[in-house]
Amino acid sequence: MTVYVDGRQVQIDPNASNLLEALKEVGIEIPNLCYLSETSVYGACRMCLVEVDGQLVTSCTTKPREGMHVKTNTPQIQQLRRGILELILASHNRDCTVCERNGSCKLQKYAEEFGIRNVRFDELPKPRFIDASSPIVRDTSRCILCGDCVRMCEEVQGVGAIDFAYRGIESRVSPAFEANLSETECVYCGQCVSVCPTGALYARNDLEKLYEALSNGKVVIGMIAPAVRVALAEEFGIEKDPFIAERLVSFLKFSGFFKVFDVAFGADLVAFEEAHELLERLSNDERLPLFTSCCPAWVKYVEQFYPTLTNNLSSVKSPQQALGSVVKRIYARKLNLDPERICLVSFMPCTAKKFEAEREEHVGIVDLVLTTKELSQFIKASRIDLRKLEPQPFDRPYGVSSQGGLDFGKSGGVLSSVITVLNDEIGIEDERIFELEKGIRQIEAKTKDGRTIRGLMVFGLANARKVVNDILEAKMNVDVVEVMACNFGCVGGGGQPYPNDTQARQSRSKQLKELVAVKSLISPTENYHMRKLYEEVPNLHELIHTTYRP
Ligand code: HC0
Ligand code: SF4
Repeated sequence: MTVYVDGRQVQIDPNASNLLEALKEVGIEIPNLCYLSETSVYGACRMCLVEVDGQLVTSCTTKPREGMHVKTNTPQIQQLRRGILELILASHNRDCTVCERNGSCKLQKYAEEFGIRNVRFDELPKPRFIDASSPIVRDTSRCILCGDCVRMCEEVQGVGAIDFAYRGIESRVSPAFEANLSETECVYCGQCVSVCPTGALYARNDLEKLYEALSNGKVVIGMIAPAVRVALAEEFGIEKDPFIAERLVSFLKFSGFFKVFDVAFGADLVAFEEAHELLERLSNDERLPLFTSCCPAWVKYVEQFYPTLTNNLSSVKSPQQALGSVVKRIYARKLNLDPERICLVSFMPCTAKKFEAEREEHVGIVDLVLTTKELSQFIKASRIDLRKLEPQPFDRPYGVSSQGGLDFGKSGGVLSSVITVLNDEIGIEDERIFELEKGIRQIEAKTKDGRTIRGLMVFGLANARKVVNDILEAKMNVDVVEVMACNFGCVGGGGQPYPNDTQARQSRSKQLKELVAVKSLISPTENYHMRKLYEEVPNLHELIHTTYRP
């Protein structure tokens, strides 16, 4: 489609959902504070104003039309955008240096880019209320009412824990009846944090606890989740480094960590256990379909919205908790270490993992969960250049993992690994994956003994809701369902650095795929240290399984 932009004739995608998206493709980034490609269009902030055939319109709500004349950069448009920024800034807490989003805030970025040095309007800051009752912290004084969090929570996650409350100058985003988030159905996925353009929603920062552990004589043991390494590489501008995780190991060792293990080892263990669990349920025809239980946001979602289906959740702990249990209960004994002296720290892309570690049944296993963002702060504060560190291998025995284990970090990885184990156990003749819709893929595996195992790989909890309802209404017949709460899986977790948008998630998935491809062990069953663990620990099953109450 031909359009004329600022006097230039350009070709734009006729299928672009709106002018803002179309212009991005031709290299014009229209400023906006409330546009999200994953949700419905809101059109509230008005920053994306452009002129179309002489009329001012918001580009996020305008469909591209053949031959349209668009102006994106007139003095009037720039003046209006500056005015909008000043109005927002007048009612915004501008204590930027101590804001969690200092350096990654979109409002701060625009204030700088548009050269705002003076706000002409009287300051009328929003009242400050901080809700730190959960891993997701809310600060009402930094909210600009863009509604991105509200739409994300409702439309993509199907939760609806937060919404607009009150009117006019009193407007704010809040859970119903001003409750704290911990009293709501929030699943702590942190997807609202990922889309919040300012510091109104952020993940609780627990870095101080790491400094404490390191200085209090604790034996600090680290474990790194699959999706952390790729986002960290991106954060530090490191491209195509097959040793990124090993450089991180090196950094943590220099920083005082006693050992560093790979959560992908725990993932091998989980894939192995879950494959056997699936075979057992299939042969007994019970508790089907099997729901994966690695994602703590999904587990909480099932518990609160589908309590009768908690039995369908796999009883295998997540890789974080399974590996954590092995370290605290087996490894500590082997080394004659008092578990109380250990501070087990897991580095996760996820905010809900903080919640998972605090769940009643898991307390005392993982002592501290830090997000990729916190890890990146820890590295930056050390002033050590990650790129210049010699890689060091993960520590044995829990540093060895297969392609299957590492693949857990992106959507579909858990189920693919389970199928890989099934291939080793009963033989898979043919495997087909097809996309039913965005975020829902179906996998069909034909076994050597003539069965077809059907599974779904789902991301986004609103998608999961659709799938579960279809299963309940018998519109869908599957044996196993993998759900990851965040779009594209853990690579898009709420603890990943900004921007945590579709483009970043896709690029991290691609990078993870490359890291997976160079691993020498293919199937979790090939993990010789895992095999050894089974031989050495007769009650391993007990240690790495849990129960969910309806
Ligand atoms: Fe994930 Fe996991 S893959 S949930 O996304 O299953 O957070 O990366 O660590 O536990 O392994 C997150 C990532 C993990 C766990 C693993 C699983
Ligand atoms: Fe909603 Fe997830 Fe944010 Fe909770 S953490 S408010 S569930 S988007």
